[in-house]
Amino acid sequence: MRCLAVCHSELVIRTLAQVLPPSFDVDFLVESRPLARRLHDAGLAVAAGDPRKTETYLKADLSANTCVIVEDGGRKSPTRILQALRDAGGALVYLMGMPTGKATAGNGKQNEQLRAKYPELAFLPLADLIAAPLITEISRSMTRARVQQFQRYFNDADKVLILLHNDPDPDAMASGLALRNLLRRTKATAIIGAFQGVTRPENLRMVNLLDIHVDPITSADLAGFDRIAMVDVQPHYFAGLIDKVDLVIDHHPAQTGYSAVFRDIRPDYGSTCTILTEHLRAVDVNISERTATAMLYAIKSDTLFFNRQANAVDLDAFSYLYPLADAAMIRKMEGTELTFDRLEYVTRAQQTGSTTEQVFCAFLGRTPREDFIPYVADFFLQVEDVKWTMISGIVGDTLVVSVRNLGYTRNAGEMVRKLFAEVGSAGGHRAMAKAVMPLHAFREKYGLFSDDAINLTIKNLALQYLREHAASDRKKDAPKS
Ligand SMILES: [Mn+2]
Repeated sequence: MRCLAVCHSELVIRTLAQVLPPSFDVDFLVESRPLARRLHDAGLAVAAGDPRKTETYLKADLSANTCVIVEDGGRKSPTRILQALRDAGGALVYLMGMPTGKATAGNGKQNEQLRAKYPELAFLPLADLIAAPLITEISRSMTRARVQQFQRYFNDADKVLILLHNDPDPDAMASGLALRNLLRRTKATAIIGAFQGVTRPENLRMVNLLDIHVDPITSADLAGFDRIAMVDVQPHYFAGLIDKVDLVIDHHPAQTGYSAVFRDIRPDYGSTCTILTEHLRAVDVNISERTATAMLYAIKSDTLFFNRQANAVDLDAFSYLYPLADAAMIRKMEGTELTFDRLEYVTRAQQTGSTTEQVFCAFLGRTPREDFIPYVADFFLQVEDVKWTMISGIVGDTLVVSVRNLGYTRNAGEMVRKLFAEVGSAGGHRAMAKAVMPLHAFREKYGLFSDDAINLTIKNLALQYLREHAASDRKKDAPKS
């Protein structure tokens, strides 16, 4: 393809000469003769001529198939150049330079006029061309400075604890591996630990397949460590047990009430592993296949394969890790989540549950493990015509409610906070939420004894909330009189 670049600044010319592939066969046209000579001496195909004259382009053998890039310095209007190009039969014209749109008051208007006059003209704002790599580079060097600081701070410690939340999930475990890697430590000098170990079957499968060791920790053990780091969780989670920590890396909303020497909390990230991928990249640490596999699996699972709370940074981390990871191993870890004991709770939900106004509500009674409850909530969300699921069950002496929804307007997290925060802890995201309440507190508030009554109460609360919410939505949407 032939390309004619009508330029006036040497930086732009030399950059284009470097980035356009040989298949573009680029010729430069400049107005200044001294500049043309200089570039010619440097080995570029360059001609001097007046870019505002049609004959210049006829001489340059312009055709409708020639790709023309016009550099717009922003000071003079390029109208005469564009007119001359059009008269010479140029049809593939790109205007490269100042940004289009409202940001630059003077230019926005000029570009609108150009657009109206030359609808075939394409705009290549320089700012857009350089923005992404520039920002990535600057953020990476800022991340590097930050990571090097905490690497140094951890350097002289004999024993480091990397603490995970209870019943660690893939993101927590993979973040543990990643941080150990980042601190250049081994199992012997950095323990990945949790107060309560892994229980969910798919997480146990990850533990076994990748041979991950999560050590059981008690509060008495904490004093034996020189440094404590937390990943995928913040100290408030441990309810007063730890109020001072050396490093926190997390993607949950930032909490207060604790002190940390270093913290990197980014709630807009889909997983903690996404943050750690950036850390590892910033300081050029090698990522082993095992760690990359764990991290890739973590990003996939925390974002529900980019269905929830994922953004460009998660995709970027994913594509960086993908070639380093063992994809066959990930398929093996995913396997099927269906087990006979889960199926038993699905059946129980089917028997005790019912659907009203597209809300499926069921009570599982006493369950030996909490994960049955969210599992059943996810399961029934797949059923035709179900838009919300509310599954409750009793684990120990707490009542747990898992909420899922497909709705795009209502927020599950807000709903559980509104309904249950008074009685226990409640929170979550738009599509999934959970409430955990002491059973006696729930019973005191609602005066309930039978299982049926618990299920019915939760169902009525939910329906009432959703009806009220729908009503207020309508009010908001109604035209103002
Ligand atoms: Mn996470």
